[in-house]
Amino acid sequence: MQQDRRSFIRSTAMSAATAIASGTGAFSLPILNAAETSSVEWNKAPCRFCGTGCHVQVGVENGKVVAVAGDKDAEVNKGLLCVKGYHVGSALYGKDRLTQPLLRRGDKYEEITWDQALDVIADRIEGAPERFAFYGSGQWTIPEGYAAQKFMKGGLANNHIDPNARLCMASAVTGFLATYGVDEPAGCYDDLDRCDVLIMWGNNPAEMHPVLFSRVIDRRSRGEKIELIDIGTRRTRTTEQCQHYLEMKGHGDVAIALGIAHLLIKNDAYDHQFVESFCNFKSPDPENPNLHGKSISFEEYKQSLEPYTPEYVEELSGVPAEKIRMLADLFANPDIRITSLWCMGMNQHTMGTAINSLVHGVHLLSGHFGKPGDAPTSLTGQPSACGTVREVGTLAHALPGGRVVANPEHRQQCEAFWNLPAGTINPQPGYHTVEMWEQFCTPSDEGGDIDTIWVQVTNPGQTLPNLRKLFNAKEGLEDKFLIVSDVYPTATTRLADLILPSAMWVEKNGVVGNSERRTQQWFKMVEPPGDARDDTWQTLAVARRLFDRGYAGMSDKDGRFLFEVVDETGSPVPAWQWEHYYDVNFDKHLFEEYRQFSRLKHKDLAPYDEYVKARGMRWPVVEQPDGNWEETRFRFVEKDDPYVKAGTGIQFYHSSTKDDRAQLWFHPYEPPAEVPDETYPLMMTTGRVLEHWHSGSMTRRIPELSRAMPSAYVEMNPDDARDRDIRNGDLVSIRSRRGELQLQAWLNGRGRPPRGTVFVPFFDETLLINELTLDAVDPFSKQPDYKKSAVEIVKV
Ligand SMILES: Nc1nc2c(c(=O)[nH]1)N[C@H]1C(S)=C(S)[C@@H](COP(=O)(O)OP(=O)(O)OC[C@H]3O[C@@H](n4cnc5c(=O)[nH]c(N)nc54)[C@H](O)[C@@H]3O)O[C@H]1N2
Ligand SMILES: Nc1nc2c(c(=O)[nH]1)N[C@H]1C(S)=C(S)[C@@H](COP(=O)(O)OP(=O)(O)OC[C@H]3O[C@@H](n4cnc5c(=O)[nH]c(N)nc54)[C@H](O)[C@@H]3O)O[C@H]1N2
Ligand code: SF4
Ligand SMILES: [Mo]
Repeated sequence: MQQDRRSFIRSTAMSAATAIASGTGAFSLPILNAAETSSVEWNKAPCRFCGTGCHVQVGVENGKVVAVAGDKDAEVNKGLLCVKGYHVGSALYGKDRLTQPLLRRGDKYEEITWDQALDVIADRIEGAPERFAFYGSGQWTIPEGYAAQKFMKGGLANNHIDPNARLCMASAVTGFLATYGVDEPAGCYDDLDRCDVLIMWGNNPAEMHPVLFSRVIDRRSRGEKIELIDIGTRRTRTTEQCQHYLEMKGHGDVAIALGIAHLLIKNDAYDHQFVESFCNFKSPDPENPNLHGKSISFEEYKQSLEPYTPEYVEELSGVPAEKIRMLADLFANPDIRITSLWCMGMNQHTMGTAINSLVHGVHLLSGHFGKPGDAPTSLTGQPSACGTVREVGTLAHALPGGRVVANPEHRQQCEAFWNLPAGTINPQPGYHTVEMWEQFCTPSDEGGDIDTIWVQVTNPGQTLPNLRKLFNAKEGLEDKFLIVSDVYPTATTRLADLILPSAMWVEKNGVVGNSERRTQQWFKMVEPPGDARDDTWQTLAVARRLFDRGYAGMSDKDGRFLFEVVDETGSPVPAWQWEHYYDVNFDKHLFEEYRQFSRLKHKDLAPYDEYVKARGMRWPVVEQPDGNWEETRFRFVEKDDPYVKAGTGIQFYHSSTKDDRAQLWFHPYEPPAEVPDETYPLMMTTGRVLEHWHSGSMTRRIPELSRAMPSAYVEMNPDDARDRDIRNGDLVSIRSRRGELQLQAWLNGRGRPPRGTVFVPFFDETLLINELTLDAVDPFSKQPDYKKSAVEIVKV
């Protein structure tokens, strides 16, 4: 993969050109003409890739996906797609799809049957059920995640299930819970159509949520006035479209939010009525650190903010004091609508919960909340981070529908829905992601008490932080066993003991939930290759194997199989036999069962068949007297949210203080977990590029995308490069306390890091930047900070 300097410059120039040609990153292509499409059958599906949740029309001919078009009927994207969306069909057709279960024997893999594979897994589980863990994904469909959740927490009474979304959305979740007492955003994408000011708190939607960003840019091309403000640690393609760019140091966001609050109070420009009617004040409780902190008075809140003058904030964040005043003036203006967006900059942060709460707080304090266009909106990255992780609760501490394992009442409700004997569900939260992998990579005789992990729809061997510690250390540990369900060979399958070939996207049925609480459904359209099978089926078949062996947990309290499905005549369907799996719509069965949970915390979902008709609906979806199912755009707001009491205007009905109020937080500024020093003088941030999806396992197999962005690089500031005698395209060595990697330098490239910082994307399997990243986590969300690792770079 390594290129010479000349071809590097040529290819990066080309990818920059591709990027510019695509403007905001979203575009619409003409659909094939009628003659070309006559034998093509079209059907709807959400795009496989990002949390924007665009709908595509998938064209199938002779059992193969042959075309993809934007779906004009979809409210999210109105026919537009980004470059990944247009090529999503090709993700199925890489030449090296996994098609057969493979078992490691020494250095080799042996092809085995599914029947054998199920026995291998059942043996591992039966040997030590409490040492087994499931590592899942925000790319699991809702039924996939729900099946895994029930299998673990119901069947095995084991809470060691956690998803890659721990690396992604965990701080957003704790921020929502700490503020509103319930997870998931109040606003939705309609806010982007209505806001006067859009603030991006360290995210790059031009590349990561391109269709959503184009929705905003389109407003401007229609002549609407909208002010775009980019707060970030490096110039990106988003910056190019913004009127203001506030360049900050890592963790500068915390200081900025505190600075805005300071000025709103100091200038008496906050929204008295909103605060008095709907807010309480909170701060962390050092004596008893927990998510809900301690109550403080307005006076205490005010005093705590006292030090955060614009000048002090400038010192902490690097953003000029006058820009902090500009932001505070905007929030002080009740006549404009302000939407905040954020994603990984605020979540991958050792103060992730704090900064999420502080940004909600700025909106609450200023009353920029609850009117269309006035919203603090956290974006999700994966297609079902909301649907499968947050709503289904596939986290080590959670249960479906916003319930938690630590609460006896919640466990009872769940046991009732699952018809389990009372007391089945384990009250102790399981290991979160970083802990799970640490336990797995620690030899058993040194206390590492996870010995088998089953990975589905995620690629931890590339995407976990500090890979040498959290993944590579598995190598040579003979008693540890890694099971990986994937569609391609990856950095994770490299260390797998058992590899299971999976069906992907439209090779199976699916339901997912996007950033704006929108649940979307699709049907299987083509057959998976070879012996590849649905992830849900895999979980179901292992559950059945255990049931057949008499494993008590896989029966409900009446002795019936935990995943029993009956046909119209009431007889059980042997769906665990692959040839019968599609005799019923198993997805629909799981979804309807799961739907009961959604009503426990006002996250109501409609029946499955409603989603078949729609291009997604935003929950809570509530049945109307006329039998129609109506979605909700703005939560906690009277008239729109069916659960808000008439006459209240706004009601935070899941308030953690049980008084219908949101919590407005103060958190003191703290520096990042690792800061540059003499040995490692540069701050490295990592992230993504438009063309690739995460580990690149899919997009690097799509020729158009891989040509446009062939390999990883390190973006440097030209002054830092000059100091080190480094020119564009030179091979350099980048070193942190945890690892070393050689890659090519890119100066004045697509992104421009300020002096003292560098950026490396993580899509390239041949250049694993996560061998260098830090694994420090936020104390509440347990989400790691991939955005701040101290490094040094030298020319090779
Ligand atoms: N093309 C493409 N799109 C994707 C994905 C993909 O792989 N490829 N993945 C999806 C997923 S799962 C996710 S999570 C999203 C991620 O979407 P984003 O969060 O938009 O993208 P990243 O590249 O992870 O993060 C880049 C941002 O982190 C900010 N940052 C760095 N340090 C700090 C800090 O201390 N504070 C703050 N506030 N900001 C900081 C930088 O300013 C930069 O803009 O993208 C989704 N969309
Ligand atoms: N340095 C750095 N690292 C990061 C981040 C960062 O910003 N910087 N961001 C983090 C974040 S936010 C995220 S979300 C994670 C993402 O990290 P991962 O989830 O690990 O990355 P993906 O490449 O999306 O992995 C999905 C895997 O599922 C496979 N796959 C696709 N479809 C199917 C299917 O239907 N079934 C099965 N079984 N497999 C399938 C793909 O081939 C791929 O191997 O990365 C995290 N890691
Ligand atoms: S913006 Fe996201 S959901 Fe939409 S087409 Fe692009 S990758 Fe797919
Ligand atoms: Mo993510």
